[in-house]
Amino acid sequence: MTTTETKITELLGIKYPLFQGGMAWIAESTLAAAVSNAGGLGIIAGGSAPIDYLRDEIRKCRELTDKPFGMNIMLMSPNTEDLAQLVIDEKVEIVVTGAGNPGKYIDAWKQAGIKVIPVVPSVALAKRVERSGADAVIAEGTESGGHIGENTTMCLVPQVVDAVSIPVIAAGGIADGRGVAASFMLGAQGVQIGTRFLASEECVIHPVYKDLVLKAKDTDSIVTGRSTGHPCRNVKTKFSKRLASGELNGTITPDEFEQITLGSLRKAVQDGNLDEGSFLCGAIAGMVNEVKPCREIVEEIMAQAEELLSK
Ligand code: TUI
Repeated sequence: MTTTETKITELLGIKYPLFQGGMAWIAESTLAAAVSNAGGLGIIAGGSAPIDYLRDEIRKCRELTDKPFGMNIMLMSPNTEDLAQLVIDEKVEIVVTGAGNPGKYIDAWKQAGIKVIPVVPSVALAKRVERSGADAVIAEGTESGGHIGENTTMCLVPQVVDAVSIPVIAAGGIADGRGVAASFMLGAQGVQIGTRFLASEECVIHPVYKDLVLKAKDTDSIVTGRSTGHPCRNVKTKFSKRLASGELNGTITPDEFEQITLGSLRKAVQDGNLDEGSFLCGAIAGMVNEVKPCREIVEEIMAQAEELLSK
């Protein structure tokens, strides 16, 4: 038994309690299978992608790995109902949810034998999803990339750990073994990591995106979308800085913000469009400096965590 074998590795039948974040437009079958093959939990992002595409991605992932993998369901997506059914039809073993309360779907997923792990930004939602039957929760701090809550990983994780009996996975600001060890000290039994995998060989984002992450310094992430109630952490670019300042000084209204950012994730991921793309990343991007295969990333992180935790 190693120090990082936990209730999460046992629950899911995986080697390491390390989830790859379900990054919309980014986390597809190649990345998810690579992380699962490395012993972590690969996760395909549902985002707001078409159902037929996602069905193919699930099937492709099954071809690429015989290990467990999951599907992330972004609950603000117009496709949520269909995707909630797709994971049942395709017998996906693990569902991670984000951007809302998955309560109304949990019974059906549990009846289908699916393990349900919601992302929560607060103690209140952690308690609510535990009552609804969630198997574990991901307590995600505001250091994360993409759509974020207000509390930090350091403050949120121990409070969620104290509030629920199900296992807690820490997310937000973790990119190496020190982050994993620190999360364990806070009471987490696993971690979810997104930004580090943007700089993996198997991640299929545009080279401009990878380069932005590799070159980012500690101060190079910025939150946009506060005016709309959907704050999102991005790489600082001229575009994201203009959005954030426009929201703040009122020259961009919430409606205009929605218009300007419509399709901006796709423009970043597929086109590397610096003028109109939203390059989502976590606040830890400054620590990500090298592209490596997922297997090396996972093994390095877990070896460092093991070493620190065994001291
Ligand atoms: O969902 C994420 N990160 C994301 S989703 C995304 S795509 C997107 N598209 C359009 C608008 C916004 C985003 C990019 N990044 N992370 C998980 C997460 N979930 N972060 C915060 C939450 C969350 C927030 C509120 C979860 C539950 C929640 O519940 C509110 C309620 O109903 O109680």
